[in-house]
Amino acid sequence: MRHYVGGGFDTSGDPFPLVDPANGRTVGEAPAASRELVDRAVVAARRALRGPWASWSPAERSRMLHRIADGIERRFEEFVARECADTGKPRELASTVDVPRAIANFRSYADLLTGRAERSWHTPTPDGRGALNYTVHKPLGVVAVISPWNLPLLLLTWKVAPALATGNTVVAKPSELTPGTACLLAEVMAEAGVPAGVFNLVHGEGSGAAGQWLTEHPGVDAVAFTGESRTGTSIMRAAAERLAPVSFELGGKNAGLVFADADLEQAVGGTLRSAFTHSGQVCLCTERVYVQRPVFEEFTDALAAGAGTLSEYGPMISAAHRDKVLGHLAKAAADGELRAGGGAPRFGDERDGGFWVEPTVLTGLAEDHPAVREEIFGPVVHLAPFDTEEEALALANAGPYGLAATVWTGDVSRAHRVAPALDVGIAWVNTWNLRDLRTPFGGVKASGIGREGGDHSLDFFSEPMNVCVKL
Ligand code: NAD
Ligand code: 6OD
Repeated sequence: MRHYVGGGFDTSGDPFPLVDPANGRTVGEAPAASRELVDRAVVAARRALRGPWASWSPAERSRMLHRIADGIERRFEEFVARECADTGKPRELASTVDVPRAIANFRSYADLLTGRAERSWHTPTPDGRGALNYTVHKPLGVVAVISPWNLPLLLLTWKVAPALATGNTVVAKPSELTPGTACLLAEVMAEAGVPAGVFNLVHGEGSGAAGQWLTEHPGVDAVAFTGESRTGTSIMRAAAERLAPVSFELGGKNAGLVFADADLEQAVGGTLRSAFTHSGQVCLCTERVYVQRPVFEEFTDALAAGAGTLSEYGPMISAAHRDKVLGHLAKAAADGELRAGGGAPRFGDERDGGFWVEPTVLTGLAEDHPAVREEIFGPVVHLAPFDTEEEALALANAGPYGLAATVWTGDVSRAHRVAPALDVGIAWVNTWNLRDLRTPFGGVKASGIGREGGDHSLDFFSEPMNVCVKL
C-alpha cells in the first residue's frame, strides 16, 4: 500500500493494520500520511494545474479517461481480488458491480465530455449590432475526494472521473479500511500517462488525520465526499472556513413501499436484493419496508423465508461495525419480533473470527424505535403494515434522511403519483438500483448536498464563466 504524490509512489508514515473482515485476521498494513505529506500532495496538485495539463483539450482528457478504463480492464482480476480482500464482499459482487462500474465511470464521463454543448446567446444592444455571450467552463482547481469503505473503487472513481474530465487535479483519500484498489488505481493512472500531480493519493484516517488535514487545507478548492452524514457536517465546517464548494453523498434510511396491487413475487425478490446486497452495506439499501395490510403477512413470510435461504453474502466491514449492527438487533429483538436471522452465524471454521451478521427480518417495532429510525448499514430490514397511499407516503417521508426509495405496484397511475411525492433524491418503481450514469444521483435532507452523475457532476466540478463580446 503506497501513497502516490506528484507522480511518485511513497511509503512514508506510521503503518496502520489492515484486517480481513471475513476472518478477523490482520493481513497487511498501510502507511498513514503525515500532515506534511498531505501538504505535498496538495502542492503537487496545484502545481499540476499550471503545467501541460492546463492546455489539454476535452478530447485529450476524454482519451486519457478511456486509457484509465482500459488499464482497469487489463488488471480486472487484480482489482476484483483486492476489493474482495479489503471488504470481504463476494467475488460475484466485486466482479459484476464494483470493478465494471469503475470502468464505466471513466468511460461514461469520457463520452459525455466530447458530446457536451457549450451555450451562447446573441444579446440585442441599442446600436443594433448586439453582443455575443458565451460560457466557458473552467476547472475548480484542486479537488479533495474522500470516499468510504463499502464500494471503495466504485465510489472513488465516481468522483475522480468527472473531476479529471473537467480539468481539475485531485487529491484522493480512500477509507482507511479499504485502501487497496485506490493503490492499484494510482498505478493505472501512472501507466495511462496521467501527468504528474494530476492524481494524488494519500492514506490514513479521517478525523485528526489525513482526511481532516485535506479538507482543512487552504490549497483545496472543493471537496467531494461520500460517507456518513455527521462526517459531512465536520467536512462542511472545514470547507466553510474558505467557502469551498462541497458535493456530499451521505447516509440513508431508505423505505420500500409494497402495494397490494404489486406483483408480490417480484416485490419479494426485489426487496431481498435491495435489503441484503453487500449485506446491507450500500447506501441505497432498503432498511424499512411498508406493506399494504392485505398482503402484509404473505409478504413478510415470503421475505423471511427468502432471507433464511441466502447463503452468498459477506461480512460487516469491521468488528466495530458488526458490534453496532448486533447492538441494534439485540434491542430490536427485545422490543419487536424477529422473523429471520438476528445474530452472528456460526460456520465452524476460520470465518467465526470474522464480522458476520445473518440477514435479518424484523416486525413489530414502533416508528420511533432506533432500528427503524437510525441508519444501521447492515443486513437488517423492518416491515410494518399500512392502509392507505397517504399513510404510506407519510411513513416513507418521515425521518431525517432522504436518499432513495422503492415502490412496488402494478398500478401505473399510482406509480406516477407516489414516486414523485417521495422526499428522496432517487425513487425506483418495480426495480432497485437500476442505474443510468447520466441521471441525477444524490439525496435530500441529511442524505446529501448536490447531485452527481452526468452533467450534474460536470457542472459541480467546473466553474462556468461568461464572456460577453460587443459586436
Ligand atoms: P465515514 O463518514 O466514517 O468515512 C468516509 C470517509 O471519510 C473515510 O475516508 C474517512 O476516513 C473520512 N473521514 C472521516 N472523518 C473525517 C473528517 N472529520 N474529515 C475528513 N474525512 C473524514 O463513512 P463510512 O463509514 O466509511 O461509510 C459509511 C457511510 O457512508 C454510511 O453512512 C453510508 O450511508 C454512507 N454512504 C453514502 C453514500 C451515498 O451515495 N449517499 C454512498 C456510500 C456510503
Ligand atoms: O451508483 C452510484 O453512482 C452510487 N454513487 C452509488 C452509491 C452507493 C452507496 O453505497
